[in-house]
Order: sequence, then C-alpha cells, then structure tokens
Amino acid sequence: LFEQVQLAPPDPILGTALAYKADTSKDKMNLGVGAYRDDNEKPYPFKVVRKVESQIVNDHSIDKEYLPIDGLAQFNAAAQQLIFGKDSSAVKEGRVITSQAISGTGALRIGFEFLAKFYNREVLVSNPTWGNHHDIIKCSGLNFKQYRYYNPKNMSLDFNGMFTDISMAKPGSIVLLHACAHNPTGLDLTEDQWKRLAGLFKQNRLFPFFDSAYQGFATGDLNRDAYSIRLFTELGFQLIVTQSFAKNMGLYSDRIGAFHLVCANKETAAKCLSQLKLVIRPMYSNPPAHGARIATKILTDPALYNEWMEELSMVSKRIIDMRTALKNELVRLEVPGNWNHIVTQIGMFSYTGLTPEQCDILINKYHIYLLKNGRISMCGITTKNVGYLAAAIKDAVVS
Ligand code: PLP
Ligand code: TYF
Repeated sequence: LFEQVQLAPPDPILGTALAYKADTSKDKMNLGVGAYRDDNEKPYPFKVVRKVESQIVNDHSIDKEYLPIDGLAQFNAAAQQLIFGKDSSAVKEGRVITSQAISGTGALRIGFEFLAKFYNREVLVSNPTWGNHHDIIKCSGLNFKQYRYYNPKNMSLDFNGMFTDISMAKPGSIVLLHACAHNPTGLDLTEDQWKRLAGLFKQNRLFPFFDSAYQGFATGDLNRDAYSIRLFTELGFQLIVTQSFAKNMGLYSDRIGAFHLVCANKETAAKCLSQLKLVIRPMYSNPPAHGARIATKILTDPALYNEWMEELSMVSKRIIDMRTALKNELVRLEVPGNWNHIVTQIGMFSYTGLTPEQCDILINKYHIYLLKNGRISMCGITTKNVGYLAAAIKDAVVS
C-alpha cells in the first residue's frame, strides 16, 4: 500500500540533535537545537519547576478530567498578564482572547488556521526566519513572501531593507515578527525602530503577528522583552501573539504555550473565541494539563515567581558569559575576521557568518554540530569546550 512513499529528509534542526547523539567522539559539541545546557553540557530542568511538579503530583485534589478546548482558564489569564503586562488596557477592556496551546508551534498552527479561515491574506516573514514558520504557514493554505532582515556584509539588521520590503506589501497583509531574540540572527529592532515600523503598519493597515518564543532571553527582563507587543497593543492594533514557555521555563517537552488575539472590541473577541474553539476541536480537542498547571503556579505565586526569575537570570547570564568567552578566544587565537557580532547578538543563538563549507568542516572534522546557515546555539558552549570550538573555527576559516 505504501511502497510508493518517499523517504523524507530529517528536520534540519532536530536532525542535528540526532546526528550528535549518534556521534561517539568524546569531543563532540551540540550547537544545533536551541535548548539550554549547563556548564557540564547537561539539560537543565528549572529547580522551581521540579518543586512545583512534586506539589502537583502529591496534590490528590487534582484530577485527570479534560481541560476545556481553550485550556486552563487560570493559565490563560496568567500568560496574558505576562505578555501584555499588568496594566494592559486591551486586556482590561476584554478585547484579548487567549487559548492555551501546544507550545509555541501549536499556537502558530492554530493562529494560521484561524487566519486562513477568517483573514486570508498574504503573509510576510523575515529572511531568514525559524524554518518551521514556512511549513506552518503553508500547511494552513496561506502563502508567504520574505522581507529583508539580515545584512550579511556587516552581519547586522537590515532595517531599511525590512522597512522597504514591508512597505511594498499589499495593504492588509499579515506580517510575522519575532517579538524578541530573533531566531536565527540574534538581531532585534531598537525601540525607535519598532515605533517607526508601527507607523508603517498603521499607514498600510498591516496585521502584526508576533511570535514570542524567547521572552526573558533578549534583555533578561521579561517586561522589556515584551516591548514590541505592548507598543503595538497600546497603539490600538488588532494583532496575534503566540507565546511559548519551552525556553523560559525549560518546559520543552511539556508543550505549554498560548495563543492570543487582540480584537477591536469585546463582542468581536467573544465571537472569535467561539470560532477558535472550532479550529482547535478537530485538531486535538483540548490541550494537556500538566505544563499549564506548572506554569500557572509559577506565574501566580510571588515566591515561586521570584525563584523562577533567579533561575532565568542565571541561565541567560551563562549564555552571555559564553558569548564573551567565545569572542575572547577567537580574538586570542587571531582568527581572521571581526567577531564582535558574537557578543552583540542576543538570545540563545549566534549567527556566526560561517559559510556552509566552513560548517561542514566543523561538523565532519570536529564533531561540532551546528546549522548549515552558520547558526550556533550558545547553550551548547561551556567553559571547558569553548577553546576547542574557537580552534576549530580558526581551522575552518583559514583552510
Ligand atoms: N518560534 C520560534 C522563533 C522558535 O525558535 C521556536 C522554537 O523554539 C518556536 C516558535 C516554538 O517552539 P515550541 O513549539 O517548542 O514552543
Ligand atoms: O530553533 C531552534 O533550535 C528551536 C528548537 O521543530 C526547535 O526553536 C527546533 C525545531 C523544532 C522545534 C523546536
């Protein structure tokens, strides 16, 4: 029956994790997938998550009943507050609908399905962007175009190119934006650039779709990392936000996230929520509860929230320290080129500027796994392997 089925290629990102696992070299490094590692290259489950989990497991008042289609109500309220802020007028006015989602990917998926049904427009995505964005948009039946974002000549944000390309989009187009810590480039807009972009969106009636997968990893401050979303919301835009707790709570496999839609008024919001439920029901009926319970406790209990903040700062500080360590090592080894971007880029990744050929040398000769576009996850670098990495980069660059 299925003999004609062709073998599909592995996911370019998750595939690097498999290749790393299969490699038996003692020097191997995992710089592919964006998942935090400690200084011993070990995954790091947040202590506060462990603590809350044991409370949940021992709480026999918690049952295993289905959640509603849109998930745990307390979670939705807490997630809304985290992203829009305590004083958001849109939230107070009841114009924001929120549904728990199967992490950021699931939120993107229901978001684009909803748009395909009720706002079928062309989508613009940054070049480059997270690879899965393209597939998710295509799955929903929408088409996308790219806007310039990255200038490879000086490894910086091409804001003028971005502005020009978006200004040429058809009025009413959907524009996908990374709320902060752009993946893969590590380059974000300044506050002033976000304001200029908002002016363009107003003028051309563009619809902003913010993907927020790294709140807490850009500036280290959850509020500042939500700047773009709060700016556009306060300016009165109707918009979508997809939110993931995979990275900032280390809940990768618990698949906890949220979908938010800011509407023009409360009545429209209620109608949209009823339709969103019709999108979700045939897909997965209702979401899993465990991650939502963990996130809700952490977000609503001030003591737990503080513990979370401390761990999140520790995690983001280690990433920043590794940026400095890598740059210093590259400079010390006199590797040709300017490596300043390693420390100026933000978030989990560095877009190194290495060519596909240089990446091949790192992978095949040094067992250092990274993406072919030169993206490295800073999380896989430690005080012990940074020297090995810098020496390997030197070899790849000079050979
Ligand atoms: N959006 C971006 C830009 C990402 O990098 C990721 C991956 O972490 C996601 C969304 C969704 O991730 P998840 O589905 O694990 O929350
Ligand atoms: O870009 C990354 O590495 C993260 C992790 O299908 C990720 O966003 C990668 C691929 C994927 C899900 C998560």
